Amino acid sequence: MVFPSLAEMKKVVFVLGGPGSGKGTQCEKIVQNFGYVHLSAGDLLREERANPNSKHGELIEDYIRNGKIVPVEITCSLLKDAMEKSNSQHFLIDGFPRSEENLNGWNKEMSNEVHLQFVLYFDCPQEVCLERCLKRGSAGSGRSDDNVDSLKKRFNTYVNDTMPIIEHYNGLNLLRKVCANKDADAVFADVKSIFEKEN
Ligand code: UP5
Ligand code: MG
Repeated sequence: MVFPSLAEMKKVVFVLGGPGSGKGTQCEKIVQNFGYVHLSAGDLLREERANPNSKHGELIEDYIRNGKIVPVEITCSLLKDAMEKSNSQHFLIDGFPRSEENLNGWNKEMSNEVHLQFVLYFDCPQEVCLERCLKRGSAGSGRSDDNVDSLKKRFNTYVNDTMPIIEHYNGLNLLRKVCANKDADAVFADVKSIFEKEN
């Protein structure tokens, strides 16, 4: 098997942070300024759930509503397909990997073809995240998980399963932490300086 050289590899930035910390909002700004392609694992799962031909629709709905993490085989194959369909070499992968199972599944499938540049981490207090998601829900987001019950479960999963992944990348010196408890443009000013330094 011939592996691609580092220069030939696709470059990936993982974007992590709690529910409502602003991952999607900031990714849009990064796309506009730095030309990455944004792949939100949650959006890909919601699209798959809406596909009547998918055999995973019901499972995905159950996992999302209960804030549980969908098995990595499903998420990783959606991400891989989206990367293959794109001509880009630079991807923001938003909301993944969220657990050790996600990380191991990704590494097994992708680590020979993809270079992880760094992990962007949005640090935001839970009460701020909660307020943002509830506000989005009451403004008609249509998301079946923007309600207090689901949000409690999403935060639990985040603390128990995702924080250890964030710590893992911190230990590898790959974590770039941003305070997300400011208005979106102020957050982006910090994000921008990270991307300018890294690229
Ligand atoms: N907003 C954003 N930034 C703001 C700011 N600075 N000041 C004030 N308001 C701000 O923002 C959330 C809301 O806040 C918006 O209304 C925005 O305008 C406002 P957003 O940018 O959407 O935040 P984000 O972090 O993307 O929040 P999201 O709810 O998407 O995060 P989650 O991580 O909870 O959701 P995701 O879609 O990634 O996952 C949903 C579910 O899918 C998971 O719970 C899980 O069940 C499943 N999933 C998996 O199983 N595996 C995966 O790999 C991914 C998802
Ligand atoms: Mg999002």
